Amino acid sequence: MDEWWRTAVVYQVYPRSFADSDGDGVGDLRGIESRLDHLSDLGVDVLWLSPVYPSPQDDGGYDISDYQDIDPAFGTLADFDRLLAAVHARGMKLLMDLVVNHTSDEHPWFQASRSSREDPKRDWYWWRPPRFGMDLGAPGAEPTNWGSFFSGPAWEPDEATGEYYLHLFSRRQPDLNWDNPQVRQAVYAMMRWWLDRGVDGFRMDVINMISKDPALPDGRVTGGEPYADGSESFINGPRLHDHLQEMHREVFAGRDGLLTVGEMPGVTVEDARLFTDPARGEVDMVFQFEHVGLDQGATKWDLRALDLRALKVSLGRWQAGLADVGWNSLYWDNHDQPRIVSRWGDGSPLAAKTLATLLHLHRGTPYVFQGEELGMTNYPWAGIEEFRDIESVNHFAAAVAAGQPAEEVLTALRAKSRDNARTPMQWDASPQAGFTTGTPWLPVNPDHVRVNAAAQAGDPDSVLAHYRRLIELRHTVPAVAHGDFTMLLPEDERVYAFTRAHQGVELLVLCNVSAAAAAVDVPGWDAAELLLGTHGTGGTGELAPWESRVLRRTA
Ligand code: ISL
Repeated sequence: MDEWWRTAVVYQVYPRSFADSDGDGVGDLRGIESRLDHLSDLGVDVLWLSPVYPSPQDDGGYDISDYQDIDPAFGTLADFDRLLAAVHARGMKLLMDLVVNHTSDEHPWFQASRSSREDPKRDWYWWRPPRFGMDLGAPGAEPTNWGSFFSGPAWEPDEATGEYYLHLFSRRQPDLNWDNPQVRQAVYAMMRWWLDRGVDGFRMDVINMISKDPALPDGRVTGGEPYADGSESFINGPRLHDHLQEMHREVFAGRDGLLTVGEMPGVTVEDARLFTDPARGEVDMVFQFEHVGLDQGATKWDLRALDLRALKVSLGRWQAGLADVGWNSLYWDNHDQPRIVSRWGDGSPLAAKTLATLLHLHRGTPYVFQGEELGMTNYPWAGIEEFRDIESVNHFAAAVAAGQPAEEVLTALRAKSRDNARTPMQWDASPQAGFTTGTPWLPVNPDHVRVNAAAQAGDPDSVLAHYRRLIELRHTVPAVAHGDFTMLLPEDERVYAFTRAHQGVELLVLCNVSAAAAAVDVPGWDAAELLLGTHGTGGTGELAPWESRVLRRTA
């Protein structure tokens, strides 16, 4: 089997915020095409595009109204074909975002489905009458007590036909009914259409939520929350493996050189082994969420400091769990996460480099989110009116309505809002950071005068140069891609250390994830070669604040 992605690095572009070619303040496909040299210079193998399909943009394009076209804000299918050809001409591949747990409420499938209870597409979505004989819209009449991920109930009443439809995300993102075989065939046909056009695979949005327990039982009510957590009924649901295997047979079988990655909130390492076991024919790798949940309490808004030892336990378990069967994806940032250098670093270029070293020396396929390679930071949000993300805006309204002080809610949004990832890419020090000549749809981070691609391009000490070297190591040092992983110093609260071993070559990775100097004692490495280091210092001894080293020795 061609598992080329074992040595690959993926770069994620969030099209709204990457590069704007026409001055309307929104990024577009021609903008991306004009910046492809940045990706080739970095050395990445794959470009993953967040959704570019026609969409009312209720959830940043994750609400799709036509799966087989391009949103006019981003360009045309002809622009897409040009971009794809330009990506391929540089020897890179292109992944599309596949969002098929739900559609937009403006998708023709849903328009038909909601038109009458007898419509042939009625069963393509989850429609249910009000319960207990109550009136549509009456408090508690929802078919289950589930909350949506974006605040409020997961059911929306629809006056026209007197029933509710299910939406795990916004009310404008109705969930598709994957138990209906016509839904599955329509999705597979659409996927084949993109593959025939030349794309190289898919990142599959919340793909472990497509199978629901058809009994739709109530969820457990957790303290203080108005709606219950229904996830037991839709995370890794009863027919998920069947659906993924069917999709594999119907869409991917007989095609080579592809990559599939399933986004799977709530997935365990045991599940992930099954999903990514090549013999089962499901997906190549999954995005898991355990590590990005370590700095929260009951919800992402409940802020907690990261305990480095817990990060070691978590990532270490995933490394061990997928060592023989399956494969890991590795990520810090994406369009849903705050910026890693602000989150677990101190915002400095040094912290950005060391956090990058830590992640990129693990075994798995690393994903770099636009701007991460520059050390882009969280935005200094002044007030709620600056946020655009539906999750943030809805959470603020709901939390304040429930009596939480606005300033406290803002503190959580500043730390965790998805908009932190979505501010414009910082190309240069000019007023709109080279992103647009117009007014950007989200403000540019004022730190772009320091943190930008142009300033770093020729600087061998830059965060960008460090990422380039990390990517090169993965391509040229087989132990980085293939080596066995062993965690060291599990109790150390500041130093994250591990080895990788492959065919007589051993690597030692030492990362000081703290602002204080830290002593390390790992015997036998003093004569080892320094492959990459933030300070140019070799050996083990003392690490400066935020210092990291990668050492190599041969048995
Ligand atoms: O962002 C989150 C953390 O609060 C998650 O709940 C997130 O919504 C979840 O990881 C699923 O994400 C994906 O599907 C969503 C979309 O909003 C996200 O942007 C996408 O990555 C619905 O399509």
